[in-house]
Amino acid sequence: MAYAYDPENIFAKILRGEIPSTKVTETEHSFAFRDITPQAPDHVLVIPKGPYVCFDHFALEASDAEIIDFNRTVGEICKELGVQPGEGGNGYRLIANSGEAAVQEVPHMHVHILAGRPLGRMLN
Ligand code: D5M
Repeated sequence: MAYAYDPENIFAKILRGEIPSTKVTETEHSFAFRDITPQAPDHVLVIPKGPYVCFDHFALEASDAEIIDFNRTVGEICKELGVQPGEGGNGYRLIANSGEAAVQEVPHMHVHILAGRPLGRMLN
């Protein structure tokens, strides 16, 4: 089954500049902005500019350039936030809700970066 991308989703509108966002950074293939309902002092959403619905769609169908750009962007933001555990930061959590079971609200692939407070244990 082909992935069906809805070009009217909120993040597509943010990418087109139709609704505002608090931009964190932008690269050739990626865009990052602050979550509107932050769950931690640092809560950044990173999205690819391409029309990908969820994580597996992106991972399987995006170009190598898009995937590398996305990963580097996530890493750069962690560096900017000063949260890299290997560099003296306190750490962070990445979340990519995908599909119904994960209660993905916005059908444009995104990774949450959460940091700035103890995040507890998730995988029990
Ligand atoms: O989470 C989607 C996330 O997107 C949720 O944390 C709120 C956030 N959101 C929704 N609309 C906006 C706007 N307009 N700006 C910034 N952040 C927004 P998920 O459940 O992973 O799909």
